[in-house]
Amino acid sequence: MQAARPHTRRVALREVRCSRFYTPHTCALASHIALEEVGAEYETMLIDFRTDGQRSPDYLAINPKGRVPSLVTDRGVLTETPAILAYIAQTYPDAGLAPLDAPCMSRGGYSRACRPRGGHPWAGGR
Ligand SMILES: N[C@@H](CCC(=O)N[C@@H](CS)C(=O)NCC(=O)O)C(=O)O
Repeated sequence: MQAARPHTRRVALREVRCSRFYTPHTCALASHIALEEVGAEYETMLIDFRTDGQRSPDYLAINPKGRVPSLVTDRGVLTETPAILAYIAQTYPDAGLAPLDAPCMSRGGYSRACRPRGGHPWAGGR
């Protein structure tokens, strides 16, 4: 992927690995903070808006909406910040980022939160 520069942070507390696509000074910061907060092991890929990296074919294959953030996990790709934050909170329950028994934390809750602004978050917005 031409527009993306990978760099890896190794702060692993768990086995979970994921890739996060981001652009500085955007809403992708929230996902970044959450990943750091829980001590996740993840790889970041910079999407450069100056070169329209969000509309490159490689990135559109990950997120057809052409927006950041996206989080690639071993369970699928998440493309909406609320879904990404909920996923992180659920994957790292010991971090206590969110009340996990709240209805909005269910998978159906992700869909309701995300559908008005796009498609289903677990299917790259499709
Ligand atoms: N509903 C998405 C919004 C994502 C979004 O709009 N991201 C902006 C940056 S904050 C973006 O990627 N814009 C790219 C563009 O407009 O071409 C979410 O909550 O994650």
